[in-house]
Amino acid sequence: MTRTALITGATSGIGRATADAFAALGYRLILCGRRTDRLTEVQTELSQSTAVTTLTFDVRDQATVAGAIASLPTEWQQDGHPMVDVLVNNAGNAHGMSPIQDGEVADWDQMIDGNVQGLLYVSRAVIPGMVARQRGHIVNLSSIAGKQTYANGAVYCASKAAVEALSTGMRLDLTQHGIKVTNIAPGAVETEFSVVRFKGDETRASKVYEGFDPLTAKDVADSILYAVTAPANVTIADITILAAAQAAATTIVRK
Ligand code: 8X3
Repeated sequence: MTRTALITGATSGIGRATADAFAALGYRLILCGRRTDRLTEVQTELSQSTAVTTLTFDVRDQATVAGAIASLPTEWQQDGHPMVDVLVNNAGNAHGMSPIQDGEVADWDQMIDGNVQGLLYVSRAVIPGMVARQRGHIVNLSSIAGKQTYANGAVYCASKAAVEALSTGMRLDLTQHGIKVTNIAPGAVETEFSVVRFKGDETRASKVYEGFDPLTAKDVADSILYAVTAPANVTIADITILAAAQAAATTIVRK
């Protein structure tokens, strides 16, 4: 039976690598992102191996999220619900890094609205269909930052701690409906993450990954695949994945 995965933040980084991994497994893909041109590029590429549709929205805008998911073509819906076997809540970012007393409120809003509210808005639009079908799998992208708070990162860490709590809460509510929930907590992954966090300062961003081999987006996608392809009687509840040189959120052995 063909399965369908909906991936947010699918045009780059972990989201893109996850799209590649699911395409290789023969999943149909609903790719979501903010940039239609980049979504179309990924769609063109992956359409060679599987059926792909795209939805353009910013996860922070609840009405747009709900409207876009409700607008899926009929072959991607069942009984008025989006037909999604696997939801990968990947969209999210860090914005700024500074002591709490200097934090930019606009940065805080971006992180709380995107990483927490956005994840909720997408989940709210997708989960009722999973409940109706009594099966599904939700993969939430948290972070080592959700388990270990570090200096100058209070709000980002808080947003990821919220994701951890939501993964646990979703599992409590949804296990009885045959829905698995996996929380993925990566450490340092070399993607656009740090460039966004440091607002385009590529030099500062590259220093984050200096002197060691960070995780790649594919490494994280592989861990998502591991959870999703586990046997029916197994839930992989939580995966913390670190670069071999990383011992904790702020402890990295650099050469
Ligand atoms: C990204 C990992 O350690 O930069 O979530 O917070 S970290």
